This record gives sequence, structure tokens and C-alpha cells, in this order.
Amino acid sequence: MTEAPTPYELDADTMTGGMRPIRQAVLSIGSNLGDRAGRLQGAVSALEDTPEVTVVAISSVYETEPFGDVPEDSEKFLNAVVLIDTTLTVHTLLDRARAIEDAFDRERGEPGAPRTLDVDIIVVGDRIANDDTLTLPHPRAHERAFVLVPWLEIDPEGEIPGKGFIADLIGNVDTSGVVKREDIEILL
Ligand code: PH2
Ligand code: MG
Ligand code: MG
Repeated sequence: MTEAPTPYELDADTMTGGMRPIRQAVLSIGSNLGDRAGRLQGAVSALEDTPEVTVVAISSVYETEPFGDVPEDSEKFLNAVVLIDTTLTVHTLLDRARAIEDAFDRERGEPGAPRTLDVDIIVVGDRIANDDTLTLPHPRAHERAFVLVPWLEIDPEGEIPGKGFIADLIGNVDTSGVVKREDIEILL
């Protein structure tokens, strides 16, 4: 028997303000141009200043070897992971992430080009998205040590829907290029 469509199935992203559930989101922030630590701190402060966003945890800052599709001569990154609670829709959160990048002089050129600030949404609760602007969970997060190492530090039970627990995924990546910078701290 085919199921009749039910009018009671609610999609969190179509609900209005007060009705939307609080979801936990995982954000990866990175910089490999200019005042890297200052930009990461600015990004976290801007997130905390965002209505309907509460910063729950901030990882240590890690210095990381450029990974993936980046120019040969790329400088090292500073990376961190931020956990937030939010009632924003994923697209509003994405708009906010872009606005924060813009506020810190992000130029949008070639993918992989050195950047003052990158704010990537890794997961938002169990939300799946596949459209022109947003893919959730982030399609490459599970293979990126610069995401998994800081994330595991602040969320040992963390999971990428469809991929597995980060505590397990981290076993498949090379973490040697991800080094904690004890001398840098991001404050709330
Ligand atoms: N971001 C990329 C590509 N490569 N490598 C490191 N280490 N850190 C990053 O944040 C990073 C990267 C694309 O956004
Ligand atoms: Mg990125
Ligand atoms: Mg990005």
C-alpha cells in the first residue's frame, strides 16, 4: 500500500521563528592569509553576536598543512572548529557565514586560493541538503584531518550522518600535518 501524504510531517527549515527546533551545528573556520589568529577570533565573536546562534564550544587552534586542491605554494592554515546551537535555517546560517567572511576581507577568486577567512558548515543536526548553494553534511569533511582533529577534541561523540563517528573516521586520515598551537587561544 502506498502511504498517503501526511500534512503533519514538519520540515524544520520551513517552520517560522519560534517553532524551529534548536539544532547543533559544527563549523570549520580557517585562515592562511594575513592575521590568521585575529581573523579566527573575529569569526567566533561575529558568530556569537549573531541572533539565534549560541557558541557552545571552541576547539584549540591548530596549524595545518594545506590539504587538497590548493596551489603548490600555499601557506599553512590556522584552523579551528566551533560548535553552535542555532534555530536559524541552514540557508540563513550559510548567508551569515558568507557575511562574516566578507567582513574579514575574504576575496572570492579561484577555489583553493589563499583566504583571510573561510567559514564552512560541516553538519547541522541530521539535516541533509543538496542544492546549488549548500551540501550537508559537508561532502569532504570526513577526509579532512584539519576538521576531524579539532572537532574530536570538543565533541568526542561527534558524527557525520551517513559517514560515521569522527572518532572512527579520524583513523583513516593522516593527522601528522595538524599541530596544536598552544600559544594561541580563541576566547568567547
Ligand atoms: N581549506 C581548503 C582547502 N585546504 N587545508 C587546510 N589545512 N585547512 C583548510 O582550511 C583548507 C585546506 C578549502 O577551503
Ligand atoms: Mg573550506
Ligand atoms: Mg568555504
